Amino acid sequence: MRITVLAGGIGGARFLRGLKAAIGEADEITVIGNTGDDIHLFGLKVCPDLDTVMYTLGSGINEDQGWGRAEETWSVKNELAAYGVGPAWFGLGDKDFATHIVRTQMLGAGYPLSAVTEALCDRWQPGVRLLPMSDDRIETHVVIEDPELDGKRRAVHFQEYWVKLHAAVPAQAILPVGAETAKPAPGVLEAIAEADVILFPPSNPVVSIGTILAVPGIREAIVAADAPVVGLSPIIGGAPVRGMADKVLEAVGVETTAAAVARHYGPGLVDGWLVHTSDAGSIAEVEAAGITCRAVPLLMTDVETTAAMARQALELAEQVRG
Ligand code: FO1
Repeated sequence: MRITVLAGGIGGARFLRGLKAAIGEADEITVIGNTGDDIHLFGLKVCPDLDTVMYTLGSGINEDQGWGRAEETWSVKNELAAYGVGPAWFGLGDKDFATHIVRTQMLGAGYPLSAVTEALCDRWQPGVRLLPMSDDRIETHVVIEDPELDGKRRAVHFQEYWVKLHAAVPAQAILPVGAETAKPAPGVLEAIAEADVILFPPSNPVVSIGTILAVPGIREAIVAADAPVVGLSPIIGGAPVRGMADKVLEAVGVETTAAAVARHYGPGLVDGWLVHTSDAGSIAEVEAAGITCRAVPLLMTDVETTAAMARQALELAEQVRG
């Protein structure tokens, strides 16, 4: 079976670890990773979501944080700070720096991001084919009313909004800058067209999956695909399982409920939707919107529990297969 998964960072990576444990040897996973969170710092290109997937599946992730490398040290960051060079709010560790140096060097030599990602994965052996959504530069920016500028509107990079401001300032708009002229990376449209199943993990529906869908051609390819599309709710009991998805959902006018996120994707895009057992009351609302819905445990507490979620998603895909 060929499974194609659209993934953001921590939620997507943890789901993929469970999915890998749930499938058989003959099954293949292709991951289309969000690159809207990418940021250029210290002359280096940092791809947080691609790296989170690569490190998590390659057993190199800092498990407590969910991002960055295990057993990390911080000499370079501290030395930069001693020169007064920031940003101090973004944590790049020494081991992680090496990844960004290799990536930037290869990009500078003319390799596209997809080829660079493949080269980095040669080391990490994530056990999936990891594709960036696009080789073109796309950066999510968030329009805020800046309290430091008397409420004047200003667009900040997604990482500044997320990490520095902790999404505590209301987001007025989310802009995937560059997406409108970007092209899907090589292999992306084929992975969608040739998939037997397409999954949306419990990743952020706006700044992770929403950004991937903003690349012209990707949404259309999913809508046109023969494969059933099943999503897992990142919202449980009216709150994000982790992260601050509620803040960005508000910016796009979507309520923070499992059913509202399903309706946001819509029946043209997803065929099946899994909500957490405690949200079983929302099944009728999701099904009324034309999406087949089941309630199952959706907390990714460990790999086995996550594998069970993945099995439920694959089972639902079989049920909705046209
Ligand atoms: N998240 C944080 O909360 N603080 C950080 O300092 C931070 C640094 C960082 C560096 C590399 C990387 O790959 C990820 C990093 N993240 C950090 C996670 C990242 O900001 C977000 O969680 C994702 O972009 C959202 O998917």
